Amino acid sequence: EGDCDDSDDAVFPGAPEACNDRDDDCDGFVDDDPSCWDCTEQSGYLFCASTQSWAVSDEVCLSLGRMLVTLDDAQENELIRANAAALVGGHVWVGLNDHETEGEWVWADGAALGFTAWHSGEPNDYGAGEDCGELYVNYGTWNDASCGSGLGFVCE
Ligand code: MMA
Ligand code: CA
Repeated sequence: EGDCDDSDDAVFPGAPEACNDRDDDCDGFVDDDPSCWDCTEQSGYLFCASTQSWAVSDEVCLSLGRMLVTLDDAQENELIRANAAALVGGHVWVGLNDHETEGEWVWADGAALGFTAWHSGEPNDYGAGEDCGELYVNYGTWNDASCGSGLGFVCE
């Protein structure tokens, strides 16, 4: 009664969310606990080492009440780069995407880019199939990549 799965005693509002591909706490989100995605909180951001597509990364950040990070300036870019290098250990998805209009890059909430840090020669839409942006944790520059690639990600 009053929960989202009467057939399972472990599923009810307020239940602990286990990492089991189910909505244990009945809040409409599956596995919405940072631990399910190997996320570490640092400086107010979540650095998540679980490798996922851009779309899943975007959904996970939203399910945690956050969004894929927007890089507003060189200082924030460097903070995210350094922490991602230490906590994720590889390139990470950030909010960059041109899903709506090819070549028109925006952040996860649709906001236009202000500050930019594209790697030399990027974005190049390599193979006409790169609509999502990654942050190179070694250089601190951005590359457009194939959205289905599995990368760690950063939520803010
Ligand atoms: C890869 C891929 C692209 C990137 C180029 C740069 C071959 O494709 O990461 O997104 O633009 O490398 O050489
Ligand atoms: Ca590219």
